[in-house]
Amino acid sequence: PRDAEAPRSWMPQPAAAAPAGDDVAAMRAAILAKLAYALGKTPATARDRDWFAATALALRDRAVAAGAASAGTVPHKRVHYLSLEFLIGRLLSDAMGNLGVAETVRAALAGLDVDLDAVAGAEPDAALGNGGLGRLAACFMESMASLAIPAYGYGIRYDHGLFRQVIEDGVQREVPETWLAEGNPWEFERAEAACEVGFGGDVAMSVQPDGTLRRVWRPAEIVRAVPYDTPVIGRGAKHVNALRLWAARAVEPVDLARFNAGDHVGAVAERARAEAISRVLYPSDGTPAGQELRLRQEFFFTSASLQDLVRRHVAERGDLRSLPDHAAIQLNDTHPAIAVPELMRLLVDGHGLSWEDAWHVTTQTLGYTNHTLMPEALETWPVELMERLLPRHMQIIYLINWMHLEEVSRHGASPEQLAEVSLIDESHGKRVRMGHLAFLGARRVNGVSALHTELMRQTVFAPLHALDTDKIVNKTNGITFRRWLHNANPGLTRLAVDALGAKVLDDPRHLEGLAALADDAGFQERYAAVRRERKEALARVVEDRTGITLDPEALFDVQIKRIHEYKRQLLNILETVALYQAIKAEPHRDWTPRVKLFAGKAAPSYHQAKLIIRLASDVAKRVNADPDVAGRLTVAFVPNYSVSLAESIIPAADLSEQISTAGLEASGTGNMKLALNGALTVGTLDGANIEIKDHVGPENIFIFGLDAAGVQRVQAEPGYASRAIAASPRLRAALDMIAAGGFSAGEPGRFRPLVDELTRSDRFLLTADFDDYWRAQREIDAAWRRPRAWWRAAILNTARTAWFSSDRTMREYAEEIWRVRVG
Ligand code: GL9
Repeated sequence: PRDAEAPRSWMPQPAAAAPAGDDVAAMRAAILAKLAYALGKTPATARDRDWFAATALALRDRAVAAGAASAGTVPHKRVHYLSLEFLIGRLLSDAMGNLGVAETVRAALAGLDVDLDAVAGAEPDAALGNGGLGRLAACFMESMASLAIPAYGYGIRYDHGLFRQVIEDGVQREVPETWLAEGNPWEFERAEAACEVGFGGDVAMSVQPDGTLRRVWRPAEIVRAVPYDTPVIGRGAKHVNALRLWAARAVEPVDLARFNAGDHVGAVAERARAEAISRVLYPSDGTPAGQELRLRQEFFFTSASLQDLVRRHVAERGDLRSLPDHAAIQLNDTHPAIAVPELMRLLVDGHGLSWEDAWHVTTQTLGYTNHTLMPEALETWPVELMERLLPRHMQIIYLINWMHLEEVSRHGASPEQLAEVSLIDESHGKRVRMGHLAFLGARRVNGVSALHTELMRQTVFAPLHALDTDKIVNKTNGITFRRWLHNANPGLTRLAVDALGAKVLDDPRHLEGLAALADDAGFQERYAAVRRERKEALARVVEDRTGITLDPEALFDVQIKRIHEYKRQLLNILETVALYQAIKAEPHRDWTPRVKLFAGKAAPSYHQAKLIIRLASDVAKRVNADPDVAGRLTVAFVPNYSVSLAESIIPAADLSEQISTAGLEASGTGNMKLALNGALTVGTLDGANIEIKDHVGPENIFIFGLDAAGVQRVQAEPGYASRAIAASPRLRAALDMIAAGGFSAGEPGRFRPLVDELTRSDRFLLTADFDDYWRAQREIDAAWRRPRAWWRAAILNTARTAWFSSDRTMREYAEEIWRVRVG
């Protein structure tokens, strides 16, 4: 069954003037031609999904035409963004918006009695990512195209993206996702640009004609990498880039000898093994998958991408020594860190560069972005596995390490210091530290918020940072406003355009002009009306998915993100339980009506996270059925969170929960989307929340809890959890109710692992922050009762978050990391 997010109406175009009749007729003819000749359907037999494919094909033609204009000339320098994840979501509204044809398409379809919203709703989400890291890559691709930065995105074309989440009796079940089941109209297969990627085997020596020795990797296994290109259209279609995703194919699709001998399954075993590489996205989040197939995926797409760009450079420029002048390669986390030895191998073994020249080229071309400091999330690979799968790369890593340690020793480092900066961690078996490898191979290493970058310097990368203090720089994340404001919230966009002019669509800094209207009663009313309309639409979606009825009058309080202990959904649930108890104790008080919405997926093997989902669902069940709290408190866990669901929740949110343990959320990007759309944040001083506070002003955000330094202090005090619980009767009562089976009748032990973790160790300091969180929430209740002040703060959030545009982020990368011209 298809997801049923209600697609919104698209009306973000500047003047939203009625499209010219000729344009509409031409668009209608183009769509009808695709329907007939590409799909073999007639209007009478076409389903929404067919209309979607026909429309997408017609728009792809326009993207190609727009791209052809710039395709003739070789750009001076290109960016290559290597990412194991691109969480792109649906592309239709993106394409229509940036081609400037949204109203034309709507009218063209309407003339055929076809509803654009239904057609848009038939597009599957391309969920080739887990969460923030993958969505960031997608926002960056859109911004680079809009800024006319010549760029390729490189990744994997997974047959199956992130699993579909089904909730049965509160339990998450994972169902395979099938976005390609009916084909993908946006992409072009480029079989002619395929290349080969090796695995295993050994390393031989060969004597060159000039008498020098060269090492040659002789892989035992070869896999073909076939690229599929999706055009990435920039705003106004002035520039088009490509997202190039690799599919794995067997070199020999079938072993005919085995087939003829009757072994029909064995005949395709090699093929199955090769194609497994691009079969599924790993659903892990923040914990390395640690498996051979994952390493195969990483090397597969990294090698194919580097071969592709090296080949292009040689064709265009000849000499690889000039690669840094014409190419920047960004490593999105350590997943493509194997690029360091692979680029060295291509340059030295493949093209005969000296080690010194190759190292110069590599370290002037690569950049590395770190996205987390959580120890369990830092990638390391066993040396034994690397030697077996990538023997030549392991030699190169040893050589890089040897030269690196030689250099460090010359400065008089102790053995302990050498162990810390070594590429090989020998503390529990020998493992290659991929973060260290990426650090050494890159010219610039960046964090994703000011706090995170500072913590990189002070903690995980401190010993390496000391060796080169200019290397680590900050690049605070951003989001593309085309998707997260213009397309997701056309009503608010219209309001901004009416107030400030169409220039706000080109440069979000003009949104600052809304600050002058923050106290204007008429403007506040229109702003609130837009929110109200989105809340009604969201209520329909939630009712549809969960059967739970939401009152659009209530404060919509949302926590939407991956389920992870450090993100502390459990803190929010505990506060919900405490509020439930408080309302029951004083039913006649004038409580502020609240709707608590949760959505997010848990990694399939992450038991605590799955238990948190179950608790949220069980709390929802009891609270929603209790007449004593009816109309005051409603709780819902909305299943199958996705980019599309985010697009319907974010414009409807009044309150944004950003409550991670300080120091642990590297940046967050949902926090930016919600603030831009005018939700007020309740949050800790973590990640980009700090910068959001600096921009919107401390009076327009609700900050609570320990800061990163406080967290470190408290963590050093043994037994803090039991003391904090003893000191908070409210927290104790909430925990007792959960532990006594208050939400799991007949099975009081159901949530035992969650309660035990809190009472025994409480790694994420929920107990330490609970009382202050409760205080902030009651302050929020009071603020909601002063609508003029509330809407003023909401408008100021929209007005003052322009800095979080990924256009700004991409300009900064372009200038300081890539040294590439914008526009
Ligand atoms: C993450 C961080 O946890 C987020 O705080 C950050 O905003 C994003 C983008 O920089 O990167 N790092 C990480 O591993 N994930 C992030 O979201 N996880 C997933 O994407 C699932």
